[in-house]
Amino acid sequence: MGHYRANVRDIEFNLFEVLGLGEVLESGAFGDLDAETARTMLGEAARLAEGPLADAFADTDRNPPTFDSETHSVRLPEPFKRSFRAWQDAEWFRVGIDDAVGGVPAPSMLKWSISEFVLGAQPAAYMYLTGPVMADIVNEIGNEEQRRWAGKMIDRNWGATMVLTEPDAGSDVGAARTKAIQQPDGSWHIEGVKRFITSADSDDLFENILHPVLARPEGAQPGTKGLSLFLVPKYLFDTDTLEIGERNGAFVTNVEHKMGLKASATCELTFGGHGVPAQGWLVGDVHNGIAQMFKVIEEARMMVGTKAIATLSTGYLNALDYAKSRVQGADLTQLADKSAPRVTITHHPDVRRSLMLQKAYVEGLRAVYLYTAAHQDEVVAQHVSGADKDLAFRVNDLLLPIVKGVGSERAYQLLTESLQCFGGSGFLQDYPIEQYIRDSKIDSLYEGTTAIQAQDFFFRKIARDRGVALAHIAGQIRATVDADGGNGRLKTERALLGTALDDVQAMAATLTGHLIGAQQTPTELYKVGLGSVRFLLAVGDLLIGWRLLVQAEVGLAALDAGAGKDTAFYEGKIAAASFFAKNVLPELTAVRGILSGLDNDVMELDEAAF
Ligand code: ST9
Ligand code: FAD
Repeated sequence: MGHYRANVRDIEFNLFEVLGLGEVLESGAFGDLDAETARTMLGEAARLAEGPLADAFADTDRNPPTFDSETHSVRLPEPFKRSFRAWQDAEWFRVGIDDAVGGVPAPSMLKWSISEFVLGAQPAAYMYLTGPVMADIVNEIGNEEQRRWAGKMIDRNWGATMVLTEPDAGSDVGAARTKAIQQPDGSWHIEGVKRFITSADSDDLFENILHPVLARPEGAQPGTKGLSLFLVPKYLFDTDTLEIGERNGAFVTNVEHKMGLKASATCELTFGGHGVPAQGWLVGDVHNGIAQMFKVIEEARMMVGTKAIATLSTGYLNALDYAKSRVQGADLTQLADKSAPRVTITHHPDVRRSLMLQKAYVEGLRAVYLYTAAHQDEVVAQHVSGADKDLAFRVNDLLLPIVKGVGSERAYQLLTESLQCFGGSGFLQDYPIEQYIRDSKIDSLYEGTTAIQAQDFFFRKIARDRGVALAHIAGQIRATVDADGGNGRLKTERALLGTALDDVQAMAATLTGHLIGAQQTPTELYKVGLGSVRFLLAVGDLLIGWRLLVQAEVGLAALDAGAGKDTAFYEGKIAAASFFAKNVLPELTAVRGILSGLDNDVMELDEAAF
């Protein structure tokens, strides 16, 4: 068996038993797509992901892409290209994309479920294969001619990138210096150097690559609001047929050597620096670049969180397999008996603690990303939480930094637990965990670091939203706390969830107090900055604890109805919810205490004292 282990059963449980995908599909909201077809799709995609797609995972890590500076081109290893093409040929990328660009409309939660498989099996393949998503976005924000290009991108097999970062403009995108100079024919010439651009060249995977580039037109204001978005192709093309022509002046000038995710080429991309102008077209004929680019960023943040969770899932399942077969030591109760039979390490309390913590986090995080995806479709959101269109999109906005920020931080943290279960063997390249850890570290860094996610979450998604989306979610959690799901059982867990909700609401009030206080005393804002990552993680734990408890209630009902061969699955659901409520949620009371006592001592400290 290859490295990747999909968890189709848990995904089906989320979709059909918790979120009600079957009923949504029955309503005809997604045409002919029915529950049986959706289940078949999940099974087929998972099989491909575990097989040919996962094949080149370790090999490409050891033999990564190479760069030829003479030709400005990236060479990808053949085994990786075979894996990539196996996935591309199956055309799962069409799921959830507008039919106007060649997609197959489907609920967002089905699209992200299928994405979990590729993101866990071969994440770089997903990143190279984002042309269809870009086509969908250009179809939404482009002018008429650009929408026509978008309609042909999939058929012509075009790749895509997203081009924001520069050496001095990382988190601070508004510091970008890349210039845009308007040409008499209405097009633009882009000049500048962008850094860390994923898939900026990709061997022969695609006929062309479309780079959406943030650049500042001459005379535009500083900051993000002065940036415009331009479509800059690798090859110029006939704007009617899309036949490719001359090489455009966007050249890869370096490829980075990285800690992990080596299959994904991370490139320096130079515009207009090699005697050929880099011609581009203003997206949608409007200078509204940062808002337009955020359409791409939102999609990419969801992708990064799902990638992290997918990796933790396969990490946990690998650790579980190993723990079930590794024999070491005697049962703790027979500590004194040196001749006691040796047992598999799943008998040791600390290994059980570790496995259950991994299981609770990964299944809880999966539940959170799928709940988020449920709010990306009006009709599904209405079914799942009663949110109307406006509220659904606010909830999605609120939860994106949780999926991305909490997903990446917790996955990296918990993957070290997966590795620990292997003992010294986990440190070897014989098992995939060390690569998972290296490959997933990037998830807390790109697409906005965790600090940026935490600020986005508090300032934009809570304060600027005046707490509307947060209040909706808090109301849903309170309803779970107050209800009697589980027929008198899960009382302790509901009480613990209620305390966690109180703790998080108190934290939100504390930070809001500092925000209001900053109107008089600007340094009060430092306290928000000091507390915001803890707050983000605390809200993540609350949401995980909540969704696990909802799942446990579904599990109890299934057991009561006679679960047959699924008995252990549902018992595991109840155990994970109970373990998380008892072992993790109480920590939020301590975080509440820490946030209520925040002071500015570290901000006032002389740098020399660090
Ligand atoms: C990257 C790529 O890291 C990682 C790997 C990707 C792999 C895929 C590669 C292939 C790509 C192909 C793409 C295909 C499609 C996608 C496929 C999916 C994979 N929500 O607060 P302000 C807007 S890429 C919505 O004042 P500052 C809004 O318009 C690099 N919009 O910010 C706002 O105006 P208004 C990623 C938001 O102080 C305006 O921005 N880099 C949001 O000027 C200004 O807002 C980063 O992520 C939001 N949450 O700038 C940068 N927030 O207020 C991280 C802002 O009027 N840094 N807007 O509505 C940040 O996010 C900063 O906080 C900042 C600050 C830049 C926004
Ligand atoms: P910095 O912004 O310098 O951050 C350094 C540290 O300071 C971080 O801990 C950060 O959290 C903290 N910090 C910075 N500002 C603040 C603040 N205001 N408040 C609190 N803390 C702060 N970019 C693209 O445009 N396209 C891509 O395809 C792409 N792919 C990438 C692939 C890889 C492998 C990598 C490594 C990067 C990629 N990036 C891409 C760039 C990525 O988005 C940036 O690296 C990221 O946004 C962080 O910017 P930075 O590296 O300059 O770090």
